[in-house]
Amino acid sequence: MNPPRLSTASLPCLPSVVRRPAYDRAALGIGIAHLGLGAFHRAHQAVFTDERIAAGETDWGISGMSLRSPAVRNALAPQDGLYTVLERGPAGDSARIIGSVAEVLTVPEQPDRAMARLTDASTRIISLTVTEKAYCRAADGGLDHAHPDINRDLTGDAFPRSVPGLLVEALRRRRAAKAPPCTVLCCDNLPRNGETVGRLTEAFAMRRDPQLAAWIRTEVAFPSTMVDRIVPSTQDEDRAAVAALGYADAWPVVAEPFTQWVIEDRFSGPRPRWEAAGALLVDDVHVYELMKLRCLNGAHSTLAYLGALAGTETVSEAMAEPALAGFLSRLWREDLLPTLPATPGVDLSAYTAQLADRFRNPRIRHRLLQIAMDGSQKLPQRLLGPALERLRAGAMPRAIAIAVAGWMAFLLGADERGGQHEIDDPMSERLVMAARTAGRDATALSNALLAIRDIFPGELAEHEGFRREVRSALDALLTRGVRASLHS
Ligand code: CS2
Repeated sequence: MNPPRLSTASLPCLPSVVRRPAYDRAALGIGIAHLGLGAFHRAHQAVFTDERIAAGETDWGISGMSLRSPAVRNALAPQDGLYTVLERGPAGDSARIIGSVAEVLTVPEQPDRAMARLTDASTRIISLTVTEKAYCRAADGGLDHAHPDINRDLTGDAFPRSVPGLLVEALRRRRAAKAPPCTVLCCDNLPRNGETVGRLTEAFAMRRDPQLAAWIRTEVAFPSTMVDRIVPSTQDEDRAAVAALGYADAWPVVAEPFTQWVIEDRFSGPRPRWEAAGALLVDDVHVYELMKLRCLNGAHSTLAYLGALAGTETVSEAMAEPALAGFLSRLWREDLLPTLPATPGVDLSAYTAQLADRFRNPRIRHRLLQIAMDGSQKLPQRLLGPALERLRAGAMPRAIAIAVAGWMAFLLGADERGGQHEIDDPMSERLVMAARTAGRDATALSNALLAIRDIFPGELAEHEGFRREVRSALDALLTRGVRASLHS
């Protein structure tokens, strides 16, 4: 017999080891419209929110919206929005069902319902986890006016496709309807993420209606946040792990035990008391964000490219390679930690030691290729910004140069064990073309890639010393391989 499918009706029959919402979901109000209903949101913000709803803040149900694919809605709608978070710690799994996602929509298929939710008077927070590339940023951090979705949305003729277009249209309608104030809460790994999204939204609005842009500036808060939890993409074996508990969940999410959320306490309207669920509400999130973007995400990207080149598959497998784990310690010590301001109460060496432990968690199969995705959108804030700061401080960021060379070698599409990988990146055409043309010639390959100003700022790419470091690291990787070149 097939195990029962997770749903409101089957909740009471689930095995008692599975924690589940004890509140009345039918009575939930929806106070949050969330764009980007991926695994990360479901294992992070939705869990903090579930806690607060369970504590009685029942106005904060989430309307979760996917911007492209109907896959999440198709999996979760038959489950009434319920899904499992499988937390995997060194000692074992624990399963918990999250009830905070009260509604699941696919924007392109249900544009009217999505817009109605975004503009509803009871929606007081529009939050986002849509990944770096969805914000349509240009190399200088401003709005990419050449982006086809931005051009299309600026005509105002059709339902918006881009995130800035969708936000501006929702805010325009809220203003026209005199809806109560709402906050836009970015939960993506961008530097100064709230400020950045505020700037992009305003820049888009400016092109449509300068008065709307001025209204957004004064009426809508864009607090910055630092979000952290390692959430690998769900695999069939994870569905099987849930089925072994005695019920079927079409899309559970897997996460490590660690979770952190630091939020700037600047909201235009009300918010859940997320601090009572463990979030840290602060005046300025910047130092937390820098620390996490550089030490966690910068190390992740480094491991993704060098580890994939070395033929390892997951973060924990890569960490089991002494050359790779040793190199991360060097990267932190030499090039990343020196760029971080000392902050009272934050022990940076304890932080990186804890990161190394988290990366080693063998029960989390975090595929390196998942992290390697969209390198053109990730490298600037994770590694290139710190490299530039080191150069300006008179130091040569040699470890970062090796990480950058790792990305360049990765673009050739083959690993050292004869495996092949695709380049999944919004700039893949250009990157793959550059890699194909240059081939395994370190000078030609590094010259071609360093010339891309949408990724490398001129001040870094034209620095002779840095170019030399990247070139020689790339040559070593291509001729001697990852392990041998990191050991030397
Ligand atoms: C990762 C992040 O895929 C990636 O680029 O670096 O998703 C990382 O796992 C999270 O930011 C951890 O909080």
